[in-house]
Amino acid sequence: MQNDSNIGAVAWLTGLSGSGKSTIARAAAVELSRKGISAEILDGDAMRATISRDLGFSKADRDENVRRAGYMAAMLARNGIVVMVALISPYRAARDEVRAQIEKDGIPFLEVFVNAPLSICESRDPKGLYGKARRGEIPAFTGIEDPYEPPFCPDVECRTDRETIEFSTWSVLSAVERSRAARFRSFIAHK
Ligand code: ADX
Repeated sequence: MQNDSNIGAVAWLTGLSGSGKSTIARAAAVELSRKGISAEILDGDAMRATISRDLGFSKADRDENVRRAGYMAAMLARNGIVVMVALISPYRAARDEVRAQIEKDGIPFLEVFVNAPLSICESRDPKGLYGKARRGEIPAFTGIEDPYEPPFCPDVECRTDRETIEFSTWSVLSAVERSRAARFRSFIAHK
């Protein structure tokens, strides 16, 4: 029996390393759980430590990582879970492919551009990786030697250099709520 608290959705957070994807994903998942809505996080670092351990950072491997996350996100969302995906997912075509796949299943999908200028992400450098990349110790680091293709028309944009984490989280959650409510209305209308 479908009710408005078990409508799944996928919020796909894309952006540079250090832009704030994981922070927003975690804060949003906590808030959803507090409201009694099941939420899960699919995070790049966690995926790469487990089901994407075999993948590197070539274009083909990054696209494969995105496909795997998309497959799992769809599976979870079909079962009423709101999935926060936090992956750099640098290539537009791979993100568009995942969106098409998930929307085909009737699952609300929101592309969230977690946007901060490279210089800011680099100054935050939470994992010390930009420093290493600049010293040539990490090849093909996104934003340094490897491309990042920003979304043309994201559903939500979080300017994390100008807004608080609370505001970014609120923007994502309100978009998620609107899309879940629309899905619920269409479910009722077609019953
Ligand atoms: S994605 O490109 O395939 O979407 P993903 O989000 O899973 O990337 O992983 C990014 C994380 O891997 C970064 O936050 C960083 O910790 C680590 N990493 C290691 N090497 C690289 C690299 N060359 N480019 C980007 N991130 C890297």
